[in-house]
Amino acid sequence: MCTNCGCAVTPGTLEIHNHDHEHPHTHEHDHEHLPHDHSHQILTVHEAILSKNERLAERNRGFFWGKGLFVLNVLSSPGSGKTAFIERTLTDINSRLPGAVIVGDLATDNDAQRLRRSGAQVVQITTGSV
Ligand SMILES: Nc1nc2c(ncn2[C@@H]2O[C@H](COP(=O)(O)OP(=O)(O)OP(=O)(O)O)[C@@H](O)[C@H]2O)c(=O)[nH]1
Ligand SMILES: [Mg+2]
Repeated sequence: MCTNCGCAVTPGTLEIHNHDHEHPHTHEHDHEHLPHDHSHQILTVHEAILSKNERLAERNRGFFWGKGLFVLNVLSSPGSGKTAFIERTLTDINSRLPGAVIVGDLATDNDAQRLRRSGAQVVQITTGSV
């Protein structure tokens, strides 16, 4: 694999063959090529990048299922109306269903304060970085 640009990465495998001669590339930087015997070796080098997340998510799903919780993760662009949507949803369902929110924010708890006005339980997580 080219460590500069990641070219020739095949998900799940990396095919290695070495060269002692020039051969064309479709990109501009150079590669160092070792002498080669034209033998090929297939190495498995990847696991799913998000596999740890998937394991944690599966554990959370089991926890929520066990507690009878309906849980949504609301993601969208900055300023697109996530908090407004959740505020209105909580206000509308409040008399029928108890709601709670875990709010993630880089620095402030402004959204948490807004959401608390709906009467729902709100926990703020301030992540401090991207
Ligand atoms: N016209 C209109 N404005 C909206 C709507 N939803 C949200 N807004 C406004 O858009 C602005 C951003 O809304 P937020 O709910 O704070 O958006 P957000 O996605 O939570 O923003 P961040 O937490 O900063 O990412 C606010 O001024 C809202 O009043 C909508 O459906 N229509
Ligand atoms: Mg928000």
